[in-house]
Amino acid sequence: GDQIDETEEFVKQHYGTVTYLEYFCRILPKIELHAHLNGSISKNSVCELLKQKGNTSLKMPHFSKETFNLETCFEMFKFMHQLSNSEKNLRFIVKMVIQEFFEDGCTYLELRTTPRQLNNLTKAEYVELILEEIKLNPHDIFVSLLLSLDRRHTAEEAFEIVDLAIKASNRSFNTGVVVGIDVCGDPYAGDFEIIKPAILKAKALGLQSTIHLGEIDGREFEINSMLETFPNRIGHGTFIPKNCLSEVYSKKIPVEVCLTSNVLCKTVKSIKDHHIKEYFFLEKHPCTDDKGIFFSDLSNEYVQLVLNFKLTKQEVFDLSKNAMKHTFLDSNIEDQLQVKNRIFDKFEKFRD
Ligand code: 6MZ
Repeated sequence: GDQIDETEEFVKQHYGTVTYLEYFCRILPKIELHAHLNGSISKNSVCELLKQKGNTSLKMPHFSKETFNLETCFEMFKFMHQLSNSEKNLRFIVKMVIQEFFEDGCTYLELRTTPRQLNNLTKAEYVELILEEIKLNPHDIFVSLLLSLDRRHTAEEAFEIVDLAIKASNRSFNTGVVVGIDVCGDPYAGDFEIIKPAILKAKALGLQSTIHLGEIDGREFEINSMLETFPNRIGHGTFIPKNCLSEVYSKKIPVEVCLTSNVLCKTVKSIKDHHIKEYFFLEKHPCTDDKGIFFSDLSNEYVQLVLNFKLTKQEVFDLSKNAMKHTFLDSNIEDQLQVKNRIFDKFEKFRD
């Protein structure tokens, strides 16, 4: 119809072909600020891990686009967690996820994960292992870590993770460093009030925070409570009531926008209907969320933005570069400032 002709015309005029648009979005320096480790395991890695396990009883659940939703999404995490349940596999997963983001043209990756106790591994060792793999990363991509609190955590578990985050936030960038915390997990489960004190502690001790906020409808009380902890960024922000939205606006809290994730989880009807268009004046940044579950990498998120909202090359570049303002890298820490400068250089070089 007209819409398709219009998009085609736009792509032709600004990019020549869709193939060139895809190429442009791949080579564009990009910043990923919302990627869950165990949701980012690629299909290739899943196959490799299943092969190694040689365990035929474990199969990747399959859902069609139609039957997929937020609940089936959490079935997938259960499966992914069965794959990442050993030190060896966990190392492999971190290595591959970093490599894949690098190959997709990502310059800076702020990876997040929920520390889990595994058979022979404490939560502290889980974090240590991931930081070690980040340190060993041979690719030209900067990686730092956020530790996630799950909405289902007890207060004790939440405090434990906050303490781990604080401890690992004093490391130099080169050795792998934790730069903040995240609150995630099944939005239908858990109780934010229980983990809130741990978040307040993290904030009081100078950690930055991002919170999955308003991923589902009808959570005004919870959103108000979340905003009381002064999140530095917001994940999704799909259903923010009007009066809360004005606070988000006035504090200029950036939103990590996960287009493909929201559409597949059915919290948003289509990319064209996505709240990103209403948040036009809000600070926002496209992210993948779980590239292994939604089969969409960061460059594809940009392609989708262009196809649905007609962004020119300059607009795409500006949007990508703007994310520099929203990383949890701290300019007051010398080596983190240096990383920021080197990311900045990549954008400058691309512009030329
Ligand atoms: C809420 C999500 C999520 O931490 O084991 N996670 N939480 N909403 C989402 N939207 C789709 N996507 C991922 O990675 C997997 C965990 O990330 C959270 C879930 O708690 C999931 O178990 P890690 O590395």
